[in-house]
Amino acid sequence: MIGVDTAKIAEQLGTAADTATAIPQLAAETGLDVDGAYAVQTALVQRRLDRGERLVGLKMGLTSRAKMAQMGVDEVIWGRLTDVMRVPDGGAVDVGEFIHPRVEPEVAFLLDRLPEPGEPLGSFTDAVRAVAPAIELIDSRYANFTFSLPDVIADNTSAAAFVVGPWSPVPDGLDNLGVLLEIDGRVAQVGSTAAILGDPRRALDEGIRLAGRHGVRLREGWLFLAGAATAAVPLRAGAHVRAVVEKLGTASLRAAS
Ligand code: OOG
Ligand code: MG
Repeated sequence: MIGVDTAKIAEQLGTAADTATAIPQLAAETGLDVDGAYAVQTALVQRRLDRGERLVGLKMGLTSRAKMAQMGVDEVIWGRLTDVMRVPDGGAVDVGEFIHPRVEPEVAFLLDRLPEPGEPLGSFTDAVRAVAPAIELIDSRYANFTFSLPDVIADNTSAAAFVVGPWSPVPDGLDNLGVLLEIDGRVAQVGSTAAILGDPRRALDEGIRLAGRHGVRLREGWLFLAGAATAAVPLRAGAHVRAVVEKLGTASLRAAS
């Protein structure tokens, strides 16, 4: 890790996102490790904050086997969400602003007050005010959407945009709700919230623990994406995407053509 230029790597990833131009993977060549990669992610997101974006939450990645298998990386990761990444429910994105966008169905939490660091989490319903179906649009800045673990962490876990559907009070069970991803009215992926670490509530424990290692505390009012329940699907111009989560309803997104 000695001699890794965090600022330079963050700049390369930031420019790749800003110009929708893929870059080669960086970690192997630069010797970037996981801790170094989170430092790059911090610098990369700071670049967004410096131009006026606001941090609005955290996202988990690779919390399901389907995603781990699809991406060939088998560790849970986390990234940051900003206000500019949020697309209103039913809203449109321009695929030209992304390199090779993919969509995946998720579950979102609206965070309540969390305990001080080191204190136990208490009940899930104390920590989470509401839950919602969501769609995450991921867009790796690396060519061919391929990366190593430090690469994807440095790239803010491919975060690009997200949609949150209507909020509901926390239902009794969150651990086995059916999940569908529909593209143009056809089912593209089928899954269950059980795919998310056995229970998406566990994703919050992991998020608190893993982000805490890097000095990041989750805040009241933040959004939390628990991770995709199924593999991600390429987003084509003109497509209409719906994520349906049993008991929670639907989030939707259009890709302007
Ligand atoms: C990394 C991000 C994974 C999820 O929900 O598992 C992720 C990627 O697949 O590019 O957001
Ligand atoms: Mg995701």
